[in-house]
Amino acid sequence: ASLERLCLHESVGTKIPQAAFVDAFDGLDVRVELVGDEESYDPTDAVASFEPRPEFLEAGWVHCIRAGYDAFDTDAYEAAGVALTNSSGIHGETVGELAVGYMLSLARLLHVYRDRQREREWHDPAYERPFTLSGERLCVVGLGTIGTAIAERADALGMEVVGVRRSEESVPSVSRIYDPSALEDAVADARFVALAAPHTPETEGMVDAEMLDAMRTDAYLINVARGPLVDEESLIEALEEGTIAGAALDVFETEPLPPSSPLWDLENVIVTPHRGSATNRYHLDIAELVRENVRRYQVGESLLNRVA
Ligand code: NDP
Ligand code: 7N6
Repeated sequence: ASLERLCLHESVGTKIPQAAFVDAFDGLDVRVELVGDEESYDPTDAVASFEPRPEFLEAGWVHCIRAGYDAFDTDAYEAAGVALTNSSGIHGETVGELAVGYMLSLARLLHVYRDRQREREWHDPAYERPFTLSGERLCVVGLGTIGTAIAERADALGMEVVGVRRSEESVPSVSRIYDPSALEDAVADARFVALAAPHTPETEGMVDAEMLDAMRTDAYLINVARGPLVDEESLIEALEEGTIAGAALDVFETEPLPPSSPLWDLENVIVTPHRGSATNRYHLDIAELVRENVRRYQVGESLLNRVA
């Protein structure tokens, strides 16, 4: 059946202004409606949502406005024969720039100066602490849209980039690719390790005490992927004991990060509130992708980013 309606589930409001998102579909040849949890669906409906809902399985097609669709039960979509698509492909610039911002700050101590600025302190750090990114090695774990974008930007800053992924396919700017089974070798010489892989049974807890031990003591962990990739307790221990030098984290085991987390208080940790993709045009980037898939759906072409 062809689509008659595109439903924008109210949970999109978690990350983007609902009204602007509706407006971004101006001129689409199907009806666009903002819907709440009381809505019911049929196969002539498409739904774009931040969160999953069981009733979406009655629709014709469901779009997750995130790249990481780990909250959606892909088996249930396959069993119901309902297409599920995600938003991979649009986060290279946004999350790529965030990762570079983290690295520049960690290397040149911007976060430290900002902390001291609050005290009106003209801070004089230890001479040994600041360094340039140029010449340093970065290991990117996960080389898709985001991982590749981080690698390209790091390469442009003169860094040496290696990476980890399951397939052997080469990636521009990445000098060597390791299999996930060789993760500890891949990170051993790196000054920065950046996580950009999806949350799957295979990646869950991949950064554990052993992996942190394999990292250099002057190395920094960056996580822009998903909290559960990291065993947070082991990370806190490594940071407190100085097994690694610091971290920049956009994602956490529990979000929002609870006020009781020791991560808030560590000077060598940058905490950002899961806003890696947050810019003033995120709704436009998502709408462009959804519009293209509406077109494809109506003419019977295969959907972009189909994950179930
Ligand atoms: P992509 O699907 O484009 O890339 C994922 C990459 O991970 C692929 O290169 C894949 O390569 C690799 N991968 C998969 N399994 C493993 C593994 N076990 N070990 C190492 N690499 C692996 O996704 P995106 O780049 O768009 O996004 C990546 C993740 O980032 C998302 O799943 C999401 O969770 C998170 N994200 C976070 C955001 C934020 O706001 N902080 C914003 C957007 C996304 P291969 O198949 O060869 O292994
Ligand atoms: C913003 C979500 C993703 O997976 O978690 C991120 O894309 C960002 C809607």
